[in-house]
Amino acid sequence: MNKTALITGASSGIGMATAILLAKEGYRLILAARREDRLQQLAKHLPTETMIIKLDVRDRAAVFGAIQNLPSEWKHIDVLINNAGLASGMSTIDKGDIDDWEIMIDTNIKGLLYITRAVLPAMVERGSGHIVNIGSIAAKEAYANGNVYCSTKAAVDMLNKTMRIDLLPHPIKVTAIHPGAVETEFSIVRFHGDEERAKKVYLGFESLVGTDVAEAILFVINRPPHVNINDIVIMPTAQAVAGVIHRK
Ligand code: NDP
Ligand code: 8X3
Repeated sequence: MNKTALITGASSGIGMATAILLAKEGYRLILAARREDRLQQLAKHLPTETMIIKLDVRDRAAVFGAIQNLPSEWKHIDVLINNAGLASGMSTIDKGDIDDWEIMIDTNIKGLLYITRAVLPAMVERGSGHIVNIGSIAAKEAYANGNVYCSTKAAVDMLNKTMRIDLLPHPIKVTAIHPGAVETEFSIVRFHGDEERAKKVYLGFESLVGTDVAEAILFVINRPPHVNINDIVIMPTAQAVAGVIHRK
């Protein structure tokens, strides 16, 4: 049977691009996100078997319930792509909105942990599997007003390293992909729906698009069994580090 990948945050951006690319490569797909209508629309056009899960990764009981209740033909997950995530707000630490902080921590750290913990026992039992964690350049570098978002992604970076140690004996592969600026709905979400402000983030240079990151994901999950890619930082050519972008 073809391999099965579970992609969180498949309703938009990097997750959606990854679903499209992996479907073309023959992966069976479990697609998770809160916007179920988007997932249904996407699944209609994918040339592969798909299963949709309407899921808020912050909801611990829902995450464990969803994985436990997968039909038997979907229980064998070969690849988990921990992509669901967001930035919410962009302020100095003294002015930050605590609700924004909690949304980011609950989604980017706790949500990633819940789904990983729910999926892993079956991988451990089988002695195979691959976890791909989507971090960010914000995991590697601090930037102004990035405080809590950068911290959540630094946590993903450290979890990626630590879970790789824990899962070594089984052996389960663990990889992080850390992108720079990718034009998705990310900035619209970060600026709470302000599309004009979001557009400005990507003006005057060629940002990455979701497919660029999806191609990196496909590369890492298609390595032979003895090869694990620990970490990839993927940037627009016009971006050197977080916040340093050459705009025309
Ligand atoms: P998008 O906003 O386009 O996509 C984010 C996805 O995450 C959506 O499918 C959304 O689905 C899902 N999501 C958000 N919150 C939840 C939740 N509570 N439960 C389930 N799904 C959720 O942004 P990107 O594609 O850019 O972001 C994908 C990942 O890439 C994120 O982890 C982000 O931090 C990271 N990243 C993005 C970069 C960029 O510049 N765009 C750069 C580096 C990293 P729904 O709303 O339907 O639930
Ligand atoms: C998103 C990229 O640089 O806006 O993770 O934090 S950045």
